[in-house]
Amino acid sequence: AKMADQNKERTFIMVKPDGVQRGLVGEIMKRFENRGYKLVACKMCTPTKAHLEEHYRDLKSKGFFAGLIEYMSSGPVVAMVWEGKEAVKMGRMMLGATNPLQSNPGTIRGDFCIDVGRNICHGSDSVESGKRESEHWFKDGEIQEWSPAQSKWVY
Ligand code: RTP
Repeated sequence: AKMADQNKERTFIMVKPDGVQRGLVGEIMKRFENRGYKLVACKMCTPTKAHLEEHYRDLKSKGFFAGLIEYMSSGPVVAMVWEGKEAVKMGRMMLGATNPLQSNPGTIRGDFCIDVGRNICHGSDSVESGKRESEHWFKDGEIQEWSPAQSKWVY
């Protein structure tokens, strides 16, 4: 039971407007699939400022907050929930440091961007924020509980 629970940790990952506009949605999703994580929710939407202000509520006092909301509401994003062992910690590792100038090559940011204000993706920083963010972006029923079929539909 313990092992099964571990494998069910979830993280909220988002391709930001610049990531979508640069055609990096598939690249980012591919890395999570290849690593062994399971996609349990996915949608494209253009978030409202109010929705983003709630998502980033902990950053309200920061000088870059208004610019961040402007950037994040500028076009469609792809919101996702990925499930698997240590999904939160590994998701952050796969994204790389917040400031791309500090992100290691081999990470998503370290391979595809250079500007902290245009860092192409978001990942939850804790299991609790993963849960809060997933519930903020997805309604009940939009997150799928699923397992691969044993044989019938897959070669
Ligand atoms: P994220 O939530 O997007 O995964 O990023 P994070 O936790 O690594 O970083 P956080 O400090 O929560 O900042 C959220 C986003 O705000 C933008 N930012 N701009 N101009 C700046 O100095 C600055 N600092 C942060 C980034 O887009 C960052 O991802």
